[in-house]
Amino acid sequence: MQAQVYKIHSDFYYVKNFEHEEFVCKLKDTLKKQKADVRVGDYVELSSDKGFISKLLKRKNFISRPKVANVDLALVVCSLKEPELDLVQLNRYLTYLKYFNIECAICFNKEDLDNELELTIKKIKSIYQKLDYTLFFISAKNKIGLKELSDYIKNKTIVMVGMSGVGKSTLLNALNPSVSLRVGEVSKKTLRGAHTTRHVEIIECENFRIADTPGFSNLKFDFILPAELIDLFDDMKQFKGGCKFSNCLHDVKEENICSIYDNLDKIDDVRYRSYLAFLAECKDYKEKISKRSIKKEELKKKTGSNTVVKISKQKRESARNTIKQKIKDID
Ligand SMILES: Nc1nc2c(ncn2[C@@H]2O[C@H](COP(=O)(O)OP(=O)(O)O)[C@@H](O)[C@H]2O)c(=O)[nH]1
Ligand SMILES: [Mg+2]
Ligand SMILES: [Zn+2]
Repeated sequence: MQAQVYKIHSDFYYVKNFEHEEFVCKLKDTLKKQKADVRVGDYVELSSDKGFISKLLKRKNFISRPKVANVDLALVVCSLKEPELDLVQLNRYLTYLKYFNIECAICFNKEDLDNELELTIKKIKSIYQKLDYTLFFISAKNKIGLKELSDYIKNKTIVMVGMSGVGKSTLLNALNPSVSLRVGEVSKKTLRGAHTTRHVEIIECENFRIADTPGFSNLKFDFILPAELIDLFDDMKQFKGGCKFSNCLHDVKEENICSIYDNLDKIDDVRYRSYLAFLAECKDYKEKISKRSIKKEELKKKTGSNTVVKISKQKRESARNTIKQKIKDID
């Protein structure tokens, strides 16, 4: 029988099948040995007594922070005012989610507070419609624009992303009056500075499902290499073929060197600034990992040339099993 994991607590996996029957399972030993990384959102196969997860099925997508699989849609929520619209932050979320292949729709909330709404909408559309995002201009508080949004998320598993204060909780309550959720709050444990336990849970709402997560706060591009970043910017990457050097990182502000710089009149200024800001983070990441590998090299030299990497028999077995499993999954 197939089911989806909706909650994980220590060794217990809470799953639901397609008939909405719930089971609490443990991982089968074979999966444990393979160090299978079963996450909330994963589809799994259950053992005949339904006490165990016997197989992890192929994922559609996976976000690493917070850890959740098979999300249909991310609702990126911003506010037009209070707090002021922050397009760099919006670009940060969009770029992050694009890396993980998550479809995004953008909700611009608190439209009731914007006295120049027409102008704002025009500006936003000129940037984000070209990028193929579905846009919603709403007021969660005054329940404006919610019908279209509600239709759009129908039957989907969504995550809500956005800075604190933009109106995520208000929006969720308006979309789904019967469920009250924390949505994107930093857990109390984090505030105390204790070790974070990041509980993710998929919750059934009236006509959609939401992965309630402890939030997407402090997103940094500290896991992407500098050269990978440009491909996450659809509005800029179209020009990269014209750069003078194939390893151009598109931060050279000199004519006839970087084709993206030469075409800045066709690129939104905030998008370009966002790219440069994220690129700096990617460069820091690259430097960090190269330092780490130098350390490893030095260690090797110190211990002499006869360092032999020893892998236990068990580990070798498990590695082999993982590869076999992967091949099976691909089949
Ligand atoms: N004027 C106005 N205020 C809103 C709207 N949506 C939310 N708020 C207010 O913004 C504040 C933060 O909302 P909340 O839902 O807690 O934001 P969250 O931190 O993203 O969950 C609250 O005082 C809400 O009443 C809106 O559409 N218009
Ligand atoms: Mg909230
Ligand atoms: Zn370039």
